[in-house]
Amino acid sequence: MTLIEKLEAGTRLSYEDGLALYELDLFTLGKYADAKRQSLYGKKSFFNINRHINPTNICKDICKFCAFSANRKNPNPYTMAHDEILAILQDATSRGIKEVHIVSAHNPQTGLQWYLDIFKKIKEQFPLLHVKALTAAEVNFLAQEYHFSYEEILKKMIENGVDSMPGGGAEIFDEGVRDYICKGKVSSSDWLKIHQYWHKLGRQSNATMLFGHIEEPAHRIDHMLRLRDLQDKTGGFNAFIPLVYQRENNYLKVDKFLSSNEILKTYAIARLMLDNIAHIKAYWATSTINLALVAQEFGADDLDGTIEKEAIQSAAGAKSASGMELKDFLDLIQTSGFIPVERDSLYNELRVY
Ligand code: V47
Repeated sequence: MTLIEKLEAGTRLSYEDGLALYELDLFTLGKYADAKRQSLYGKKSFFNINRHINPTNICKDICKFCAFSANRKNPNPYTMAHDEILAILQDATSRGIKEVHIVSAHNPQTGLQWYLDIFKKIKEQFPLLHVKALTAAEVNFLAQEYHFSYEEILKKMIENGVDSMPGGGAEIFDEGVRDYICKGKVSSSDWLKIHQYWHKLGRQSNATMLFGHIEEPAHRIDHMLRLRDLQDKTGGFNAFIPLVYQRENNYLKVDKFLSSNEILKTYAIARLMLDNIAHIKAYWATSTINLALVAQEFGADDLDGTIEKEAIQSAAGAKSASGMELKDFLDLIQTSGFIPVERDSLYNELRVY
């Protein structure tokens, strides 16, 4: 069967097929990715009304791509008080925010309880707010630092009110690239193991991929296939999120720019390779909102959300520090020809606009 015959028939694609997809022209690729997207969701584009909080930037690890953690290039260490976080959420929930997304650094100074207590306080004060928190990299840090197994940390998260896990820390699974860009961080197999345990506990999560730095297309396909294999076993991933590398204020020097063509191809290829992950998210904070809107035509069906405040990608140059007004978000989706659908964190539809 040729690649085009496989695409026409919807046959599961192999590693070699994935590489060959990058050789297709963008519009051929887009035609098949869009057909798949439309067969699943028509013209609906999902988003949620969420608030990102990054409670500390003090980090034990040194990832070359990271501009968020306090280091020589960003010597402004901070750790938020729990009351400060609760006050932000008091305000945010009064304006209709339904999810808090909590991702931060691997801070060895706070103790494990600082991480867990904030979840408990949030759930007690805002029982209806969905808490999406702790990447597998943070879980790995907490397990190692405080001598618990992954299962023990994950159970503590659940006991204290975490509902789902974000997809961060996946970066690129290829061990050679990973060693260069974030040596010492959670290994690829442990990242996958942590999500596997989380799914076994009946919980859902997302998966990211950081691209546009030193990796090659082959590494991206390998990354997608490792996720597809786990998803075959657990079914616990909701969304795949390709994160476009932001290059400012960090230690990872990259000479070549990723073209918009390559970014759109990557969304499209993700839609075609990941036949078992329901949603492909064009996270506008890293792709820019303009390209995220175009990505709706190339397989992406989710644009994340209003965010409100964002410190990780904006530290590295993204224009996402203040999130986006809901009205503007809706206008942009509608005027680009799509139907905005507010979803909850687990993709139940809340409102079709
Ligand atoms: O894993 C760090 C990335 C991630 C840079 O699950 C960078 O819905 C680009 O987890 N350029 C954390 N990216 C963010 C994250 C996330 C974001 C949006 C949605 C979801 C979700 C999860 O931020 C890290 C890392 O890959 N990151 N530095 C950078 N310079």
